[in-house]
Amino acid sequence: MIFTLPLLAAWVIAARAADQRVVPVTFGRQQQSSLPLLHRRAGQFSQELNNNLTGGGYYTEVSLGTPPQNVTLILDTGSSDIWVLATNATLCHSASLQAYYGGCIATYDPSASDTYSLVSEDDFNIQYADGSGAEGDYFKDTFHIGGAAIDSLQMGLAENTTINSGLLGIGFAANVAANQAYPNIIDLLVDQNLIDSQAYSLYLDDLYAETGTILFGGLDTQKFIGELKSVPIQPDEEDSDAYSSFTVTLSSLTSTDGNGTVTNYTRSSFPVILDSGTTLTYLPNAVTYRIFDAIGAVDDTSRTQFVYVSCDYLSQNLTFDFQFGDDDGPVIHVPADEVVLDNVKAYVDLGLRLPDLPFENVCSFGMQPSSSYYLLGDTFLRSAYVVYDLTNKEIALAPANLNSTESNVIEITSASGIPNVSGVASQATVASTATSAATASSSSSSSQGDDTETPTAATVTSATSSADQTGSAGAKAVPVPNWEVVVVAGIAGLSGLMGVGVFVV
Ligand SMILES: *[C@@H]1O[C@H](CO)[C@@H](O)[C@H](O)[C@H]1NC(C)=O
Ligand SMILES: *[C@@H]1O[C@H](CO)[C@@H](O)[C@H](O)[C@H]1NC(C)=O
Ligand SMILES: *[C@@H]1O[C@H](CO)[C@@H](O)[C@H](O)[C@H]1NC(C)=O
Ligand SMILES: *[C@@H]1O[C@H](CO)[C@@H](O)[C@H](O)[C@H]1NC(C)=O
Ligand SMILES: *[C@@H]1O[C@H](CO)[C@@H](O)[C@H](O)[C@H]1NC(C)=O
Ligand SMILES: *[C@@H]1O[C@H](CO)[C@@H](O)[C@H](O)[C@H]1NC(C)=O
Ligand SMILES: *[C@@H]1O[C@H](CO)[C@@H](O)[C@H](O)[C@H]1NC(C)=O
Ligand SMILES: *[C@@H]1O[C@H](CO)[C@@H](O)[C@H](O)[C@H]1NC(C)=O
Ligand SMILES: CC(=O)N[C@H]1CO[C@H](CO)[C@@H](O)[C@@H]1O
Repeated sequence: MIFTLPLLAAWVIAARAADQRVVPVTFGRQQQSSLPLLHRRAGQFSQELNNNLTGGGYYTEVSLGTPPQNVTLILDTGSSDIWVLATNATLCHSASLQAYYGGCIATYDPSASDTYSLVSEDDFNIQYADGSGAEGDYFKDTFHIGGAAIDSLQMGLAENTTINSGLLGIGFAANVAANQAYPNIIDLLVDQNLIDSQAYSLYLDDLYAETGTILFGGLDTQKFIGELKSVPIQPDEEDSDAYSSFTVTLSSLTSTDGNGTVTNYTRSSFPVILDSGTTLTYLPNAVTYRIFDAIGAVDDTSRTQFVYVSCDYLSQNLTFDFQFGDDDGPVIHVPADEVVLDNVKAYVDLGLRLPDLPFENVCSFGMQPSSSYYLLGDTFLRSAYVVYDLTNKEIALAPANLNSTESNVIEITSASGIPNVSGVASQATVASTATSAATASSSSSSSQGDDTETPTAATVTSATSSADQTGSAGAKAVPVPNWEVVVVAGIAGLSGLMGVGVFVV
């Protein structure tokens, strides 16, 4: 599905529970250290702007082949293929293409893997809704993720691409780009008995956190607040049993201000797709225009792809409340500071010209109008804990317990489906915030964990201590899974990988 161009690699923590069939993978979001080359990219302006709205995409480090080659992939619930950049991809050998699309982030060399096998030549061709794409061969090789090794996984090998990083698509296998459907990673995790059910949980954590976690085959009750509530995934057509996207019903979208005043922006329910590969949230025109009216936002998407809003909302007690399913369905509260993004000034410095606006301190807004399909991207997903059950065609949501450093992992079985469990009673406070303050990559120069400059040992150490704390905090409160935790910090720039730190806890 739609996704925006990535620029930078990130933090990765991979962990593996020995006693449960769950495969946990922690991935990270890289704050950008340099703005994209938008002055040379008038035609691609929108993609690059979106990219910086959240400081980059969500990446995870995996490896493939024998011996394993490390690659960094963008996590995408909106698509279903895994593909990697070939070492000889045209983009990776052309300075002019790289000036346009960015340097290759991590590549795979099939000739250096003993377990590589070709599936079909020139058969891989994927195009995303934002106009980007990749093409090449389909091949099979061993794929390592979160401590699990998947044999003979079919993947795309991009030889000709406009995207400078591979993708980890984890949607329904029915949605693969190939003419001939093939078992994708979610199928093989089950077929090879690594997890019991085609299910996983996604915890992105908030805008100010560096890492999130995906847990294949399990869920973590320390990472959400209150009851986890399920809604059915909608089939492709009514009464069909074909499923190719994570579409659920959004029944109401309201906001609640500091005085408790509720404003309702929806008049009827509509389908939305949960898509981690999309940075913003796209809603029906009428709904977004009601919101823009209420908050005084100015839609300039036709010119610059931005919706402008006053930065004053960053400090206001305002939430956007998304309800799914029926009256008792899950409600996710998205605070204003997760959808009001302070990213406009940097673009103004680069020559972005603002229209006349009724406010001085200009931010952008992370929800935009769409007249085709509606996507809940990262500006929504960061506030939610989401469990995707592809076997039982259900998605469960609960408010995310942000900055949680504790863990209590429960396996999801195909028989039970998503268990009816409760998370923590309320949002984790000071103690865990203090811990993650050390790992936060806020752009404040006082932050020890500031990774926006150069990759330093301090950056890596702070992430390591966070992972360590997960274990020790867990020792008191929950049974400790026997996890090996690996922390990898990869920091890449426009011209490729600049530094990698590896620490094993
Ligand atoms: C790949 O990453 C692992 C840690 O995840 C590290 O131990 C290994 O040395 C890396 N391999 C290469 C070739 O960089
Ligand atoms: C890359 O290598 C493969 C296999 O050796 C070859 O088929 C393909 O044409 C090469 N692509 C480019 C762009 O050189
Ligand atoms: C593949 O290469 C051709 C030129 O050789 C180019 O026109 C086309 O856009 C490329 N496709 C992708 C997906 O990169
Ligand atoms: C709350 O109500 C007061 C008094 O009506 C008003 O001045 C203030 O702007 C309101 N605050 C918000 C956040 O709407
Ligand atoms: C924010 O508003 C909610 C109700 O909308 C209220 O419960 C909470 O105490 C407020 N917080 C602050 C810091 O004003
Ligand atoms: C908002 O409007 C929708 C559609 O009319 C309705 O279903 C929903 O209950 C309303 N939400 C609230 C919180 O009143
Ligand atoms: C889940 O458990 C809660 C609390 O035990 C209960 O109120 C609720 O009805 C249960 N939901 C389902 C779908 O069984
Ligand atoms: C989570 O931690 C970050 C970094 O310390 C902080 O900015 C943010 O406010 C915290 N979020 C919550 C909900 O405590
Ligand atoms: C939201 C976000 O991360 N914005 C960043 C965009 O890039 C500039 C320049 O590096 C940063 O200062 C912003 O923090």
